Amino acid sequence: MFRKILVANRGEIALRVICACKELGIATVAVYSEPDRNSLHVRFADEAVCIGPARSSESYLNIPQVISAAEITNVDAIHPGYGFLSENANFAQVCEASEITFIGPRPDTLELMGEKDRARREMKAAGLPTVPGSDATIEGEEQLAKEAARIGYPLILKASAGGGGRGMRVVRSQEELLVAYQTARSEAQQAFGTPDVYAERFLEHPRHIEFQVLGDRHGRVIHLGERECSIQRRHQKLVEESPSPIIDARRRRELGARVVRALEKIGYTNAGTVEFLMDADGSFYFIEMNTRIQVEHPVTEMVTGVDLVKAQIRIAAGEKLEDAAGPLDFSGHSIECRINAEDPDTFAPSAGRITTFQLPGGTGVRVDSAAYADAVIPPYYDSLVAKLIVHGRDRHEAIGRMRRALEMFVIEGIKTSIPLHRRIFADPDFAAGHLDTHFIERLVGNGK
Ligand code: MV4
Repeated sequence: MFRKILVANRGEIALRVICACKELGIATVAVYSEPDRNSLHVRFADEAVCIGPARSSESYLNIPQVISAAEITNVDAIHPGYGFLSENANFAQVCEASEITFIGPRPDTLELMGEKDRARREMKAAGLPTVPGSDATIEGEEQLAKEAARIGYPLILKASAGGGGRGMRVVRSQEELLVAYQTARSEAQQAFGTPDVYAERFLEHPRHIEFQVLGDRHGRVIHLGERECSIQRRHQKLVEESPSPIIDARRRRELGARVVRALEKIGYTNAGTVEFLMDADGSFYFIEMNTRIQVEHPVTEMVTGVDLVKAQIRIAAGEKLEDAAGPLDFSGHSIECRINAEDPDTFAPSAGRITTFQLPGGTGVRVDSAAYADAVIPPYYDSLVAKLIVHGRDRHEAIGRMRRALEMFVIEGIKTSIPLHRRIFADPDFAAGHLDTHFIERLVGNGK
């Protein structure tokens, strides 16, 4: 097992990784940017190294700085958390070249899944259902016309280097096609440094359902059930739950088995998430794979009893799945609210000093947060201040717990999304499990 791990992240996920290390008896090194000097991940790590100024590109994304910090402190491994360097194949490669274990999938897997058209092709070949679409990037107007005719309208153009909703363009008719293609390419070039795009049939009211997986370094993969993530706004998830209210045991078994088989074929290692869209008719389609621990991992932990971050570390150290994850014990229902520092009406980020931070607690309530009273939320990073997670014997009990926990969560000094979350949990459609990716638009009115 590792002696010492560097945590290449900040905020709640850095703290979450430190918790896992402490439980495994592994020493920790925090890295931090100048405005993060007083953060809890710095306080609770055994050592801490300042790696640069506020700007992410000069600190948390600065590979030479992170590697230098790892070498100075003589760590065996780096946990990248989510975001920042977590899916960066080059970073994983540099870690390997420096004889530091990257806690995540192999560099070639990060590369594969980072090219969304290639991931789609390979997962289709490995037996997963995909949305009807182009099997490669679209090179030129002739190919564009041919693919569009085959796929039909509406279709969606997606940047190969995009993902998570970035670099997408819906096309509703042939008249819009050429301009949309040219715009999508130049936007992709701007945002990702490559113009490549591919096309898929556009599903109008899909549900977003994703499978959590773990793969060990001995060729075995397991799935840990699914999460429903349909409650989102501008591609930011607001509420996630496990299990999905729409999936029955048979569906889970069948789809889960296909996911496991596909990932064993490519030799997937460590934690990952396979994203599907579910169409109105109940069909499932693979859209992309995330090769990291995700923000919403706690709901899976609550219903399986597996500590996913500890499992990541143990897998990276070479342990077999049965030791790293132990037996799965699916039980009950879990829901997470992402509490953001933002204006609940305009959704503009709300940085500043937290004056009151009164946490809910009690049976079945978990809060993952690096915030505290008197902490300053800097404007430079993402606006997540806390994840409020509940567990109940069933969905109804979990919703009741979430309602009372939201009532008893008091954050003052900054604006937060707590009022929006209270509205979601008061909504009859939410209670009935009638979810799709347009839920929030309907709740708050269009255009927001
Ligand atoms: C789609 C889609 C409909 N059809 N692909 C968004 C996140 C990224 N992982 C993939 N996303 C989508 N892909 C096809 N073929 C709908 C979404 C989508 C979405 C699209 C536009 C506006 C809001 C959305 C919310 C969730 C998902």
